[in-house]
Amino acid sequence: MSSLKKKLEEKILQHRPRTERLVKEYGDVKVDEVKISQVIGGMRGIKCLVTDISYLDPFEGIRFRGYTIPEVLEKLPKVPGAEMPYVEGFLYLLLTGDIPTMQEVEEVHKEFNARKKVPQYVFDILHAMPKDSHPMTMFATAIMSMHLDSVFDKEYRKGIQKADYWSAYYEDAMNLLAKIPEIAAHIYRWKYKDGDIIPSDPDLDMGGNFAHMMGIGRPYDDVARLYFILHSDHESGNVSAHTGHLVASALSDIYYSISAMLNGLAGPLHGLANEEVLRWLQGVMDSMGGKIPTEEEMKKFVWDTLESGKVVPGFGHAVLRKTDPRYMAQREFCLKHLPDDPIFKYVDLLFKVVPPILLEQGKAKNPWPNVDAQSGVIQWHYGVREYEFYTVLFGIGRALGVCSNIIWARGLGYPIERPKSVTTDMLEEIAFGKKS
Ligand code: AMX
Repeated sequence: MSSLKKKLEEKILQHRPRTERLVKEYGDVKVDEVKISQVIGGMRGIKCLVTDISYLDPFEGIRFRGYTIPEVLEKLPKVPGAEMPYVEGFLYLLLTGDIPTMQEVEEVHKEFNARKKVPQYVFDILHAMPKDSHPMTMFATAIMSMHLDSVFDKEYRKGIQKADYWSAYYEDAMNLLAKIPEIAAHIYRWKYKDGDIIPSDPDLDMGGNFAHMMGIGRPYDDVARLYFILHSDHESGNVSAHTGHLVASALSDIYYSISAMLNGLAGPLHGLANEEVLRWLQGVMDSMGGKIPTEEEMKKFVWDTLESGKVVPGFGHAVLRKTDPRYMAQREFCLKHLPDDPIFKYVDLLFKVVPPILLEQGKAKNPWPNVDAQSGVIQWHYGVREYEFYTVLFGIGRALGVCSNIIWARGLGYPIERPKSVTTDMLEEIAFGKKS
């Protein structure tokens, strides 16, 4: 057993009595009240999920295992010669709650190397798809196809004990995470670079190897590391995290669950917003003939978007009530590495112009930018201009967090999810006593 898996086992065994005690001795204690507006309104704010891997405070933003983004970037072991930490070390933190040593990071790297060969059938399936399929469709299909190799599926059929489910999910998760960067880079090169595939380099870390397989030089390796870390987890209620968790609660294996997670991420109100931002900006640039718009011109574009009934992509959030720290981390990267990039200037202008307009319009509860407002700019700058691909990058990162959550959910024996629905008649009865 790897030292990461051993440590995880210790942590899960230590944690189990806490969960069991809460359910057995305090199961009737109320956590929350549920209002009709929440029942109809997308379950917004209802406290009915539990995760210790990340927590989203509306005003502070995300903490991973108790650490803010700047703390994570500062404390985790860094790749030699790079600004950003190892993604492998970040995964160790998500899984165990501990900051790993360099040796522990190297062990994860070795474990990934031993698991990273992508079966040929995955590439055959991708090559059989229409080349103009959306890259998210390709990504989700490729991942789902690997159900064929699921360790959990085979162990379950043999009669594995419930207490050991997490171990088989761990095997599947590590097998999948080791392969995901190559699958994503393959989709990119197959679809957009005439199938000129660059083989994986076993000496490189996850972020470095991804940049290498994409065919993009430094500092794109750091961009990849930063992206995968920032997009990994945002507690459990967002569509992708929740979908992954829900599907796995039926004991569907990691491949089914992460594929489902990607399908949720592919919606324009969620992960696809990074594609939408660039599409929207392209529209602005085209109509300006490439010239940077003035503040007044930009305001007009924003109002036109709102008045046509569309949302301004990259702004607003269901939980956050301030600027997303994931946006700020990317903005800092831009200020350092691409301050004069024209698209960065557009986005910075939007940062100034959009919030007051959304406030004036008075609908959005959060007028501030989210992670997706900034992420496409960096990709565009380093040559990834096929903005349909941006959500795939989000998906690689999100898989780290969702796999970690699924392993823990099985470790703590969380049951199949099954909330209760009511009818409109019932709500009317509760609200004002109407008899149907
Ligand atoms: N532009 C225009 N209108 C917006 C808006 C925006 N950026 N954000 C919210 N609104 C509108 C909503 O559409 C809603 O209008 P309605 O009453 O006519 O339906 C109203 O303001 C109230 O919405 P809310 O409670 O503030 O937001 P929400 O929790 O329902 O939705 C979100 C959150 C992110 C879907 C929404 O802010 C949005 O559509 N933003 C733009 C798309 C985007 O950037 N998505 C990515 C979010 C981050 C992520 O998941 N990756």
